[in-house]
Amino acid sequence: MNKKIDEIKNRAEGEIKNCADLKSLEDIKIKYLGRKGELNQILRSLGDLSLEEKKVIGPKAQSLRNELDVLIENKKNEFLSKKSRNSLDVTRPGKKIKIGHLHPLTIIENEIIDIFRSMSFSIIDGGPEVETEYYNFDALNIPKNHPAREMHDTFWLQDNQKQLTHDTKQLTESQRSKVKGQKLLLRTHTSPMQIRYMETHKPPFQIVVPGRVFRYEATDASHEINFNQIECLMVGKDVNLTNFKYIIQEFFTRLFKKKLEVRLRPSYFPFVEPGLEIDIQCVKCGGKGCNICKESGWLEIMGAGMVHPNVLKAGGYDPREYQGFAFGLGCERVAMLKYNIPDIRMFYSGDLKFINQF
Ligand code: YSA
Repeated sequence: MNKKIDEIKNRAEGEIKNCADLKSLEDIKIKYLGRKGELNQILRSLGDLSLEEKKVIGPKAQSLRNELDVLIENKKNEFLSKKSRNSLDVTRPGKKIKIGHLHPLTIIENEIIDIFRSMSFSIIDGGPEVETEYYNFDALNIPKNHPAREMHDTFWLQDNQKQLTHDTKQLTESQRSKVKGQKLLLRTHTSPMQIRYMETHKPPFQIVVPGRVFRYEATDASHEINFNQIECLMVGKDVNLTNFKYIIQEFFTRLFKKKLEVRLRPSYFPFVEPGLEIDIQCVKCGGKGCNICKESGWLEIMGAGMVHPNVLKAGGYDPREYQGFAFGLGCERVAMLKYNIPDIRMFYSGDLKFINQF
């Protein structure tokens, strides 16, 4: 029995030392220290031994049991500390963290703004979305009977007086007198900012004003009730249409990253004289004719013109001294052309399959 214990000791110590992983260590533990393990079998058979033998074999088997227990525990700790060292491998590539990204409309707006900024335009904060009839229509020389004032174009606010009290807190005394008793609406374009800016600034200046606008109209693939415009206004003593043509030609060439022809057509907006509709050479076919430009080779992109003398007067300027040009660009329409988006409603659909492409 004595020899057997020595033999178990040698064997178990060797196996523990050479053991490769936690699983085999557990097997060794069961093999020697388990209920039916080799050492327990010896302890159980003590009853068959003489008293003298019991006095030697009992403590020897028990002390080997304690010794193996300690060896197994130490080996286990060795494995565990090695494992935790391995899990802190600083050279391993990190996990990619999913973060949000900009909406395509924010991307296009930032791009437009960057181009104008690089051409020395100032970027002005968009002004109030709840606007008065005066700034949205009257001051822009839009006559009382103009179709744009009719219900199908404009969201009028019902609780005027309450809104007005809130709104006028931010106004100067002269502005407050102009809006007193005014009907309120959700602005239908960013052009009211022309007046608001002129009222408080002296020419010469060149500004762009991005902002959200609202129209009470049926939605379809190219019309939304809520969309974004970028208003541009340049006023000075010698501002003319040649300056305007150069600036927009340069702007569209930089935006679409290719040389694009620009075409100016006569049009009518009450707040400009002359009024112009601006076409750019089709960004898809380059002017040859395709489904995007309806075979014409041109894309209608925005309204523009030389600021009407009445608008300059409403801004506080003498039209005999100053001239200016202005235009209003629809951000969604530009983004649709740049990214080949077939339906304007996709921008506001919240569809992640669409949004995640940008
Ligand atoms: C014209 C002359 C100026 O001196 C200054 C500004 C302007 C633009 C004028 N204020 C205006 O709003 N003209 S517009 O009604 O033709 O709209 C301008 C652009 O907004 C359009 O060219 C189009 O790109 C976009 N737009 C108009 N209605 C839209 C729309 N985009 C999406 N949905 C709609 N419902």
